[in-house]
Amino acid sequence: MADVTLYQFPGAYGLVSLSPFCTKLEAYLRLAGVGYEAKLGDPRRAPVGKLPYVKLGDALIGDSSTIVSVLKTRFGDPLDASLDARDHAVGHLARRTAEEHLYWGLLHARWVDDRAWNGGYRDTIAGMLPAPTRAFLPALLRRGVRKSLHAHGLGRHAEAEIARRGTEDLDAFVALIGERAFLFGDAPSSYDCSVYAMLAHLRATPTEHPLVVAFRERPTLAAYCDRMNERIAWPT
Ligand SMILES: N[C@@H](CCC(=O)N[C@@H](CS)C(=O)NCC(=O)O)C(=O)O
Repeated sequence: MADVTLYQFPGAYGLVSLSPFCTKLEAYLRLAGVGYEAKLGDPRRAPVGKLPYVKLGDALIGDSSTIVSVLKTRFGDPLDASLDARDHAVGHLARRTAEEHLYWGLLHARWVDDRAWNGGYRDTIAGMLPAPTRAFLPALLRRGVRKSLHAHGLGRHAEAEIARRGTEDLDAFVALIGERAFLFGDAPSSYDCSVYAMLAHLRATPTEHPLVVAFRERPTLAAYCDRMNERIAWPT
């Protein structure tokens, strides 16, 4: 039996899940060698109302970073064991940048930008919903994402400014990776899972949103994602 049951959103665009946080966690599980079984989840049943969450023994645990901490305590820390305090500090800042800023740029590119929404993203979301809700729920969810982006603050800016700010994050990651294979050298850390997930999701989003275009213009990032994919060895 698997050590962990992972509850997540379904995949699309060649990604295991349409949620970067679910991709991050599954990448971590695979790199850390923790046995898991992935199932479709429902955020309404999740401990903190979002996916991913996991079942570990009898416990349900939510939030990808909390889950990674619990997994480290339970199964050991093969990915981050060699990092020093400074590496952890840099990793922490990189993870926060990816998850709490670049993520919102990704949401804008997918949910707000008409090119992606009308170019297939709406239909991708609709396809994941129960049939009777497909006609109206995508628009309601879109309104919710717009409101969240506004509350976060990034959504109050024009598209060009959102892309410019997200591109600053991309350039910071380009500089951080530099000539290295991964953030801290030749082996991926748990922090790489966060950065990789956000980049891989930007890469896979079929749109000409300027933030996605900026990703394409930075081959260092695509090469980094390719190296992560190779190590993670996603099931085909
Ligand atoms: N900080 C959380 C973020 C998770 C998150 O934002 N999940 C989104 C999908 S990307 C979600 O479940 N949204 C559904 C909802 O808010 O109802 C983590 O690291 O797990």
